[in-house]
Amino acid sequence: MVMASLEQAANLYPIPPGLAIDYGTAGFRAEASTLPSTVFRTGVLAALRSRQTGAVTGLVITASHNPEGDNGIKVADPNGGMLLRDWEAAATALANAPTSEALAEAVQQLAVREGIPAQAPSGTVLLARDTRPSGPALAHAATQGIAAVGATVEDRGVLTTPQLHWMVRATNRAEAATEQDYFRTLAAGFRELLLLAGAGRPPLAPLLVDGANGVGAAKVERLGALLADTGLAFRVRNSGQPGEGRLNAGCGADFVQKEQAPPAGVTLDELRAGRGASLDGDADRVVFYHCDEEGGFKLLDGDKIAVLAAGFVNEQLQALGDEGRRWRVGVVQTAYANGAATDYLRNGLQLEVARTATGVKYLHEVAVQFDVGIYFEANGHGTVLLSAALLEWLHQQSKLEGAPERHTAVRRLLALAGTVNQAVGDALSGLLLVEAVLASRRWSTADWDALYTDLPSRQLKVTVHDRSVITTSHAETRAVTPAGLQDAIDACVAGVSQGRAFVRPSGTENVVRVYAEAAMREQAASLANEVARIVHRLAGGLGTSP
Ligand code: NG1
Ligand code: ZN
Repeated sequence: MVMASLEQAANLYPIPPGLAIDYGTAGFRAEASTLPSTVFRTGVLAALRSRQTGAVTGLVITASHNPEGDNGIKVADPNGGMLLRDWEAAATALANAPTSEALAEAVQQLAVREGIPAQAPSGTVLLARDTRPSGPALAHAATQGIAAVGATVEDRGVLTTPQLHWMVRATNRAEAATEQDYFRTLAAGFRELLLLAGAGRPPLAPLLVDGANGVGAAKVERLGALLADTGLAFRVRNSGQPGEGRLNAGCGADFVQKEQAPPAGVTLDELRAGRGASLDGDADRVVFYHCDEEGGFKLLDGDKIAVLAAGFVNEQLQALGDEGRRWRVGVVQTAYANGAATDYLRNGLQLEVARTATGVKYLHEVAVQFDVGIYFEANGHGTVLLSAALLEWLHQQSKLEGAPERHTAVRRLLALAGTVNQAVGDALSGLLLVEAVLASRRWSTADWDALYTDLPSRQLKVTVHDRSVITTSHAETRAVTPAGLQDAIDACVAGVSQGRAFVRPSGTENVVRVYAEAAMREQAASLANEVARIVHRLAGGLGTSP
């Protein structure tokens, strides 16, 4: 590596005065105009990670569900997952190095620490971005950073976050890895699942898809076109066309989940005829909804998707008898999972449920320890992972003669691994997964929704001077500091039927999040309010909002 050329290139991207930026649970995220230096430097980092591993890495320029004026960048590790934890700290160090010389020095230190030999291959980084107007200029900055340390960039243009992760994984497994290959793989899995659903199944109902005016909209159209002959009909709203509104404004998965209301462009009346789904701005989250019998809006969130997937997987493994039962199935949730969902998984389906801190990288780490690891955050971000050992066994089984039900179960599980992105959570996979399982079960949205009834819950955020005064343990369900906070929360929860509440500092905003659930809506709301007041008192609150 020639440090002089790195310094020279870095001089074109000076860091803004007072910058202090952190590679959080979703990479770097900020107002777009403050980001060029950070993006340049993350390009350098992704190139180094590629050199170290001898495999391609990825970069996605996106701020997901944030407003259009924000942007961000995250790194895909060689396995297609999130960046390794040790390297996150390095990303923060590089981004905050005050001068080009300091950056070059930080890069040297990283190369030594990570044992990257000077003669290592130069590295390759796959690059993609969402549809934000600031994307092209930031993609250029990333390209310059990658090139500054002698690595090659493959610019894949506008993609969803999970598409890029999928491509990184496929490339490093020496599998076909273009966007066309991505669509073909998902579509082939879905076709197989529909075929196995049998001839007697009713036709698929049209699905309204809210594209959040982002990258997911056009990709859903393409997927739909590829599968039109199966009867799958996506009706895309908020597609980002001129006149359709702004990215994530009044639409998208985050809006729908928080507001518990239909997105712009979708009416309750339309939902009477079928179901709807909302993607977020980079299409790694999806939530569903319908109109219930009383005419009310009903959300089917990530917990509902996890339960639907878990039940389906479980049934296939049971159809494989004793041999099927030896594979470990686990569902991974965060503290935000509705208590009724956890209860249904544990007591209804008799499945193992693990709990981790918020942020999909934590869920993913635990999910890979199972043979089938199902993880979803309540906000709709998640996937279903099948272990290499299980897949190999299934491949062997698929070649053997056997009872038809057994053969169907084997083929269904294999098809699932193609339909569902094995790298990260993917809204497009989520759409196909839900449609395929509902078709296989001959279930309506109402049947799916009726598996369990969500406990009423309420979320609030409290603005504080310094959210780091709150620290937690037990997967963020217990507050360790400030002193007295947890005792005060416990006292509030004590008298409430099916009450549960916790607080944690957000990893993406300067707020403390409050969550409460209870048997009745009013109780959940008043529990959340009481806990927010305690946070105000003990952690120096400045204001509370939904
Ligand atoms: P924070 O701000 O740490 O709560 C939010 C979501 C996470 C995750 C990240 C990254 C909630 C309560 N939190 O994190 O689940 O999606 O953003 O996008 O939904
Ligand atoms: Zn997202």
